[in-house]
Amino acid sequence: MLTPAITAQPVLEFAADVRDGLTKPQKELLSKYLYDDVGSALFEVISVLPEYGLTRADERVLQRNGYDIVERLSLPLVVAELGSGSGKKTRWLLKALARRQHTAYCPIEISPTALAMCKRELGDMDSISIVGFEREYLDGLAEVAARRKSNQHLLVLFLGSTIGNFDRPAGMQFLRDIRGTLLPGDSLLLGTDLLKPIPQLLEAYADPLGVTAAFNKNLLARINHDLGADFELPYFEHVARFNNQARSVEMHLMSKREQTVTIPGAGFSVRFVEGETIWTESSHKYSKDEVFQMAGDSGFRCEAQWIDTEWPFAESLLVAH
Ligand code: AVI
Repeated sequence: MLTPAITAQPVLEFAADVRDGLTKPQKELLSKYLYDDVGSALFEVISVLPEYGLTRADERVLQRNGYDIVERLSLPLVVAELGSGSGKKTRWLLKALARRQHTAYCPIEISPTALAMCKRELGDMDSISIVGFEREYLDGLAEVAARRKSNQHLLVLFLGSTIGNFDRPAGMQFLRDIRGTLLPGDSLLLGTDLLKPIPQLLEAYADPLGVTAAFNKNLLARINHDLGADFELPYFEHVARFNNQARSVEMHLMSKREQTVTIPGAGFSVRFVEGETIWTESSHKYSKDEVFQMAGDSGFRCEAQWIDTEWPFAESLLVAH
C-alpha cells in the first residue's frame, strides 16, 4: 500500500550554504547536496561498482542475518529508515519482519527521486505499508515518533554507513539526537563501514570508470543549474584522499587552473588558484569496537553486531535504555 510523500526543501538555503562553504579558507560544500536527481542516480551506479564494496556488504549482512536481527526486536514496531536510497537492501529486513507482523515502513529522504525509487522497489511487499517522508532525517523521525501508537516500539534504520559522512563529533551528536526521539526499548540498526587498507579505500572513491568523479562534479553542475553559476566542469578534477588523523576518505574537487566563478543565485563570485580544492565529502571508517563505544556514549547499548567478512562492514543493533 502506498501513500503520497509529505514534501519540502528550499533553494534559498542551498544558496546560503554554497556561499558559506565557498568563502571559507578551505572551500567546502555540504555533502547532502550531492543527492539531487542526477546525484542520487549516480550513487546507485556507484553502489554496483566492483571497487565500491560497501553497499553490497551492507546488503549481504541484512540478507544473511535478517531473521536473526528481527528475532531480537520487541514487537509490535514501526520502522523508520533515515536515507532509504533505493530501499533494495531493506527488503531483507522487511521480509523477515513481515512474517511476524504487519509493518508500517517510513522511509525518510530529502531526495524525492530516491523516495520514489524506494516505493517502486518495495511497494509490492505483502504486509508492508509504506509512508514516505520527504524531510531532513531528524524532522522526519520526530514526525514518525509522534505518530506511532502507544504500544508500538520504533526501529530506526541508519544503514549504508551514512553516519560516516558526519565527522566523529557530529556523528556522535546525531546518535544522541536520534536517541532523544526514542523511548527506552526502541532500537537503532546502524551500518558502519570498517577500516580497511588505504589503497582499497581510495579505489572505492576514485573508481577507474569515473562514476564517483561524475557524482562529485555533478555538485558543480547543480550549482550551475539551480543558482545560475558558471562553473566550467572540465577545469575541476575529482580527488580522493585518505585523512589519517580523521580516519576518513575525503572527496575534493581540485581547480586545474586559476579561475573565477560567478554564482548569481547566491550573490557572489569566487576565485580559485591552481591546485586549490573544494572539500565535498568525508567518509569516516570505524573499528568494530568503536561502535560499542559510540553506542554507550549516546544512550544506547550495543546488543549485537554482524560483520561482513568479504568487505569489512558492521551492522550493529543498538537498544535505547
Ligand atoms: C552515502 N555514503 C555512505 C557514501 C560513502 O561511501 O560515504 C557516499 C559516497 N561517496 C562517494 N562514494 C560513495
